[in-house]
Amino acid sequence: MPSALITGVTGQDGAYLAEWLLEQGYTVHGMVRRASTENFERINHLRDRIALHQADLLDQLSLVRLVEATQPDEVYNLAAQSFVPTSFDQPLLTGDFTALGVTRVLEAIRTVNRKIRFYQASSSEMFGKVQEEPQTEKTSFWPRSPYGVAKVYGYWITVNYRESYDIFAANGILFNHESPRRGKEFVTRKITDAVARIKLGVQQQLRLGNLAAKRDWGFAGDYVRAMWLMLQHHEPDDYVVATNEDHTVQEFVELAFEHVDLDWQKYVVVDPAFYRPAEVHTLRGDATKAREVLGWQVEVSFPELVRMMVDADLKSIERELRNQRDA
Ligand code: NAP
Ligand code: F7E
Repeated sequence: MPSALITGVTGQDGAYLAEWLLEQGYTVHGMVRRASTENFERINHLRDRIALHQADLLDQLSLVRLVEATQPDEVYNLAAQSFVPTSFDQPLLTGDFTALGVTRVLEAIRTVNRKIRFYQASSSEMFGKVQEEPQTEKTSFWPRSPYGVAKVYGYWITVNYRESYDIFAANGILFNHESPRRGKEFVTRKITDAVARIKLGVQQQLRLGNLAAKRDWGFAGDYVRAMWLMLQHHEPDDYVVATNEDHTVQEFVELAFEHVDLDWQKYVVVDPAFYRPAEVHTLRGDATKAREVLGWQVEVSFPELVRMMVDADLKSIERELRNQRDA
């Protein structure tokens, strides 16, 4: 039975990846950081099938001990401070988690067993002020936030450990991917949660920032398959994972409100408080290499994704309201 260790298992991608690896017959270990109350909502349904271990990206020894104790065949480094606006407010912490954290995980692998295969969650935010359209593995980086800068470091240290120590280390350069498990501060889930609440009469308004920003949005469930495929290939490499379609935030808003028969213009207010010091205006990725080399494909389309997220939020808020009534 192959075994895998996932850092960031409590996050959106961690939950989908754990499900996928269990389906493939893996023993799954998840790294969690200590908190005063557990935040395992996304993995509660997997609790009896995965092993959770406490460690932290900031603590080198905890990572070495974790890799030693679990002896995984594969490590997926998904843990990071992943919210772009927070990276402007907490740039040093973001650098410590999202940049140096990668080196700490790689050092743990180098110390314990160099045969372990390593996946690094790199990001389209590294392209930032895009230098060409669409972006490929060869497009140069121009990050526009402390988060993007930290991810560029994580990308290059992964390449460096591959070249220096012959570690099987791969970067997935993933474009935005969403799901009903997406954190509610990211724009897609913020929109679908608000649409559901407005439809059910418990919210009146949705305040958003830049409606003109364009993103290449895919479904997280499709993207974790690409991570796994990268570590099954016979040689380590770096891959763009994207849909090659871009849509504005406004298009997302329009589709989400349309799905529940509401006119978005009656509810959406543009609030400059959500503008960023430097914006990434547009992103669109070309995943030809992942398709041709790994056989990876997108299964969920953009309109399907929007509808899936609105429907899931309608259900969960209905449940929340029922529970409040019954309490
Ligand atoms: P997410 O939902 O924000 O999850 C982040 C995970 O990292 C959580 O499990 C979090 O734990 C953990 N974490 C944060 N700091 C930690 C620390 N110091 N020690 C241990 N764990 C820590 O992110 P996601 O959307 O699943 O994304 C997964 C990865 O892919 C991230 O690295 C992200 O930057 C990258 N990425 C995401 C996208 C996207 O569109 N989703 C695109 C490209 C790249 P807690 O639950 O305790 O907070
Ligand atoms: O913003 C605009 C905002 O926060 C998308 C992370 O997973 O993907 C994610 O980063 C766009 C931006 O995601 C609001 O200005 C408008 O242009 O959903 P987001 P992100 O910054 O693209 C990449 C690939 C990652 O790697 C990151 O970890 O939407 N926008 N109004 C807004 N954004 C937010 N959050 N809130 C608004 O009200």
